[in-house]
Amino acid sequence: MKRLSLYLLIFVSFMLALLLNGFAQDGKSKPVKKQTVELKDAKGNNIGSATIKPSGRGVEVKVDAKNLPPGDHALHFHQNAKCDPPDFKSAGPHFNPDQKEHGLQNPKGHHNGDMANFTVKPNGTAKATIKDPDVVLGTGSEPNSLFANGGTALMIHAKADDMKTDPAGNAGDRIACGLITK
Ligand SMILES: [Cu+2]
Ligand SMILES: [Zn+2]
Repeated sequence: MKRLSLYLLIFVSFMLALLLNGFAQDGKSKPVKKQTVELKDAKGNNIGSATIKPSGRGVEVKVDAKNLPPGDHALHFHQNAKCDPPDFKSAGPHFNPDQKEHGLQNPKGHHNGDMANFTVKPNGTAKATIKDPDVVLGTGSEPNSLFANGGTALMIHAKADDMKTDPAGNAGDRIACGLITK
């Protein structure tokens, strides 16, 4: 009888361990369905946000920002989840797991993190939805996941991207940055 309870105890513990392990795995491998990114300027002020969601085989980025210089601006995903003001150089180059050159119109391009420009209105606000078919939110284990290697950064530049000049499209200074981490 004692032996039977011992076996039962071992069996129950084993099943419990399996179950808990299953939960842990599940939590780790669930793909992210929505990511909100807080955008900060070179002075550290919040200038709005961007919401990233899956779209087709990639993502769409909804930018809702204020206090930006009017006109066209480049928007990219950069390699590191670091936004140290004022120059945001810590974010590194464009997110480029496929190892190509810069520019949506470059025959040797483009980086996974390259995207279309967006426009800021004369009053300094911008609302835009921009797609990037070459990155995913995913779980972080995919090479082109925005969470890969500890995450990435969403960057706004002072000027428009010319879509062809390697490595960064002559887009000028980095003026706002947001961290993309799990
Ligand atoms: Cu950039
Ligand atoms: Zn690029």
